[in-house]
Amino acid sequence: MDVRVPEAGAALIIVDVQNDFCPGGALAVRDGDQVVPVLNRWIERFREAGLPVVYTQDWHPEDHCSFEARGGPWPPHCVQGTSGAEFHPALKVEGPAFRKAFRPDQEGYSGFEGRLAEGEGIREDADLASWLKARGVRKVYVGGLATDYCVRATVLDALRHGFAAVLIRDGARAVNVRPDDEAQAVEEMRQKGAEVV
Ligand code: VGL
Ligand code: ZN
Repeated sequence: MDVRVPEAGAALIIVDVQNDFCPGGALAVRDGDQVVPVLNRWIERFREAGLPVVYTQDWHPEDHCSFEARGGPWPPHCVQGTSGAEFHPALKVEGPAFRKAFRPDQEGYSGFEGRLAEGEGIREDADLASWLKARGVRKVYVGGLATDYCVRATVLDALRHGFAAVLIRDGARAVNVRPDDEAQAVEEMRQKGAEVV
């Protein structure tokens, strides 16, 4: 694993490294837990450099529209307040969390749809793009779960918001509903202007 020394104006976004996306979880991503040691090294580098590290959390109510019971594609996962929604226990958590898809009828894959967690609650007026821009961030490095859903959406949204974006490929794993979803997602991110490291 190749960890870069980050430059001024960079921030690290750790996407959805939650128990339910790891082996044994409700929507386990194959080898999802293997991103933890890789991302922990990136987290250390960014913290040593005094640069922001932020975390996103899929944060669904019990009756979320993406769940099969409501005609959605997924089994129940990352239900607010459950252990499945918590970060993987070995992940170094050294920054704020932004929670997304926390209303029953709203899906959201991108971390930029997230709002700042505050205790058990959510500060709906504090979004990720504003938080990063207020800290002079121009470039985001992104890793986590899953490459073909929330990581992809977060990288593409970062570009849309005017940030440079870097995908940490060995710090991300895919669901791969179709076997080539990961490769397609990486190619799309690259084509739309993301760097892949
Ligand atoms: C995700 C499927 C459903 C993700 C979230 O974090 O990539 N995937 N909800
Ligand atoms: Zn979800």
